[in-house]
Amino acid sequence: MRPTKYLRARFIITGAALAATSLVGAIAPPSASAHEVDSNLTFLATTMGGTEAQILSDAEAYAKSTNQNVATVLQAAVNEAQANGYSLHSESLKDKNSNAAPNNSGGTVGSVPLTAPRQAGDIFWSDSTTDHVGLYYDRTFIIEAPGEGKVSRKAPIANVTASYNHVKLQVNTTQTRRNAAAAYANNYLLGRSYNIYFAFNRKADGALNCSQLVWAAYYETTKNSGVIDLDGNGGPGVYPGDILRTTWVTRY
Ligand SMILES: [Ca+2]
Repeated sequence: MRPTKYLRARFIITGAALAATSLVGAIAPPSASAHEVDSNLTFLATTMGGTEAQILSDAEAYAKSTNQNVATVLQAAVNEAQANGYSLHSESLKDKNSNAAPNNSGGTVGSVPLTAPRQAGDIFWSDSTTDHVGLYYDRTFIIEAPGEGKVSRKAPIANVTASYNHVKLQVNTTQTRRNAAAAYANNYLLGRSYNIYFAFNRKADGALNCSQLVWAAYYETTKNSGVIDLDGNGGPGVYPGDILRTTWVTRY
C-alpha cells in the first residue's frame, strides 16, 4: 500500500468521526478535503523533511491537544511554514540548513562575534542563512541547538559568531524566572539531536531545533503558573521569527 493511500484512509476515518460528532451539534465538520490534507502533508514533508506519516502523527497529537481537527491544524502549519520562507519553488530551508551544518560555529553562521548579554536567560537572534536563536545561560555561555547533524550544546560566547545585524532579547519577566529557564536548558535540553521539523515543535521532549529549545526553556519552567509562551503568533510551530516578534521580549 502506498503511504499516501494509507494516510488518506486514516483521514477519511477521522473526518467521518468528526462528521458524526457534528450531527449532535458539538463540532463543525472539517472544511478541507482529503486532497488538501494530502497536499499539505506533501508540502511539509518536502520542504522540512521527515515523512508524511510522521507529520500526520504530530498533527493528530497537536489537533487533539488543542481540540481542533487535523485538516485545520495542517493548513495552519502550512500557512506558518510559508510565512517563514518554506516553499516548494525555491531553495528550501532544509537545504540551507544542510549547507550551513558544516560551519564550525554551529547554527550561528555569521561574521561578527556574539557579545555578552545583560543577564542570564536573555536570547540572541541571528539573521543567518536561516534565522537562528539561542539562549544565554549566563554572561559567559550560550545554549543552542546549532543545526542539522549536531546535538544541542553549551558553548562559550567567545566561540560564537552571528550576523552583523544580530540582536539580543530580554524576556520581560523577573530575573528569578530568567534564571530558571537558563537552568532548565542546562539541566534538560543539552545533548539532544537536531529536529529538522519546525511545523509542530511546541514540545520539550525528543529532538530540538533552535527556537524550540528557547521556547521550551521558558514554557516548561512557567507552564504551571503565569506561563511565558514565546511563540508570539500562536499556531502549531514556534519559529525564530516568532520569538523575535513576541511582545514577551524587548530587543537591545
Ligand atoms: Ca508560531
